[in-house]
Amino acid sequence: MSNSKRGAFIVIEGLDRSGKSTQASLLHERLQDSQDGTIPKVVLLKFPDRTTAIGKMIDAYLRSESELDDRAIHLLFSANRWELASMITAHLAEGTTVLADRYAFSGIAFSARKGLPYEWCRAPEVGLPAPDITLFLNISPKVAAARGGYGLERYEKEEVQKGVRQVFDKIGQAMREEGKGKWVEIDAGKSKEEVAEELWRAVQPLVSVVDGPISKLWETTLGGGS
Ligand code: DGP
Repeated sequence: MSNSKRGAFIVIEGLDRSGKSTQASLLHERLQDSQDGTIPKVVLLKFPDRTTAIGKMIDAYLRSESELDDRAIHLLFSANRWELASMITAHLAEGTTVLADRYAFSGIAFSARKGLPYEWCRAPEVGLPAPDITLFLNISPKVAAARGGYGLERYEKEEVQKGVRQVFDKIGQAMREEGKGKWVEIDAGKSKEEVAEELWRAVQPLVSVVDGPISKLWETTLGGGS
């Protein structure tokens, strides 16, 4: 018998080259393996989802094939999450665990770094399904850059990542103060195996006991809970 009423919503966040995508795949596999051979009840999402019409616009922007106003691209990234929001909620409601590689926190961090007001950046994210836990892969921009492999995309530069990291720190602090939805920092400078183990330790207790309604991001702070 399972006492799970709904799926858990797990988000992995971090700077570029922090190992997010690798760790998301490893965690996805491990969650699937823990389903006792029954139909896998875990889905892995990646934001931005570049396959949708909005995602294709984001992809062109990231590859510098198009130019967009900072606010316009911010809203597109957010819209890309909103277009999948009902799907996330439906999965969770039917008991499927949802694992997301990046989410609203990246949205705030990458845009606020450009000088857009923090609250303005947060506003379009208010009301999205809220993660039960956010795993922030913590790495210094210097170590991330030293790993090599920055590609040619728009934000893949050390000075950009430094600014993004500062905003992430602010978000993490606010999340801890609010005490809603866990924000867990993981030392991403460790080996791949050690990081995977830490992630597993953080999510394992959660996935079997998720209970209660799916909450919404910051719904009480901006009155966005309609
Ligand atoms: P990824 O596919 O995870 O490598 O992400 C592509 C790039 O886009 C990466 O540099 C981080 C950035 N990014 C991810 N999500 C958002 C977002 O919501 N807003 C902005 N401005 N940038 C984002």
